Amino acid sequence: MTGRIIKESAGFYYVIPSAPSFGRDIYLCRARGIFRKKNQRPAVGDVVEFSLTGTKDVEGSVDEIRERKNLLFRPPVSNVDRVLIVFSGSDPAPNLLLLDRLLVAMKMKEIQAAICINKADITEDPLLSEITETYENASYPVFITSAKENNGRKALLSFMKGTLTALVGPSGVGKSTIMNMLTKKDLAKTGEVAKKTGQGKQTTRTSEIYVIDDVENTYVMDTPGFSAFDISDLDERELFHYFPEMERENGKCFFTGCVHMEEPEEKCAVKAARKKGLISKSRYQNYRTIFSDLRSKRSFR
Ligand SMILES: Nc1nc2c(ncn2[C@@H]2O[C@H](COP(=O)(O)OP(=O)(O)O)[C@@H](O)[C@H]2O)c(=O)[nH]1
Ligand SMILES: [Mg+2]
Ligand SMILES: [Zn+2]
Repeated sequence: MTGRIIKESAGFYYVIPSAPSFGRDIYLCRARGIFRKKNQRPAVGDVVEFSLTGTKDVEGSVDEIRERKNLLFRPPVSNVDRVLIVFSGSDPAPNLLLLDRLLVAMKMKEIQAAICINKADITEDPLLSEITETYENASYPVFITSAKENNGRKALLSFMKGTLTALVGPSGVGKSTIMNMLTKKDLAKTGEVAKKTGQGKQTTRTSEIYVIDDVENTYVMDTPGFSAFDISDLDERELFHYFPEMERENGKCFFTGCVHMEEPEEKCAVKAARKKGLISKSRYQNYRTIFSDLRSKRSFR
């Protein structure tokens, strides 16, 4: 049978069958010994062939792993189709430099990203419309949610439909609350729950995929805390290709190889577009910051 690993715990793999299977949702499986010999290890997210062995404490074995589309995070998760980058409009205030770095990282991995600004209920509107305008102009879908008030589920699901989507973002922005809203279950520990038990902030430690029951083939996962993505391999001269609204100006500058930094304004199409408001101030400023970071890192190599 074909299935998908949605959880791993102590060497057991929880596999859900791709086709409906006698009303059974999950099979508890072990990996075949052959994987260890090949120095392979099944990961959460893997699409696998599995068979029923029917021994006492385990129901099946994972026999084969289908080719992975990608492998992300630690502990690793495979076959992530989309990433929803979550920030809150306030408490904590959004860090747009971090957001822009994450967007570059997602483009490097060729993963489709969308932005979710949560806590709309406690956020002033000028900020919400400004962020929406900036990032829609950069060709990213933007969703405004208030997970606490159960607002925004439908729009998010239209983006996530038929995919495995990972939630990424700093802690405290409402990822666990969004997970609960999406799955309609009370599965993820939220900051508030942790406060009540007096144990301080709980963070998700294992990777687990959840099925969204009312939308076909749709899966979601929370990522452990905030997962930074390394972009330091990127040559800063290539960076503008990872800003879609700057990439639009590609080839229009006077100098070939223009990096849109210290080149004179009248000879740089990106700077001209910036001046016309086609590229937002904060995006261009963050481009400059990331450019300089990448350049100084590279000079140490
Ligand atoms: N006002 C408001 N608070 C929220 C919203 N979503 C989550 N919170 C609160 O923000 C805190 C952190 O939420 P949590 O889901 O644990 O964030 P995570 O660390 O990203 O998983 C909790 O106290 C939540 O109740 C929202 O839409 N509006
Ligand atoms: Mg959380
Ligand atoms: Zn230029």
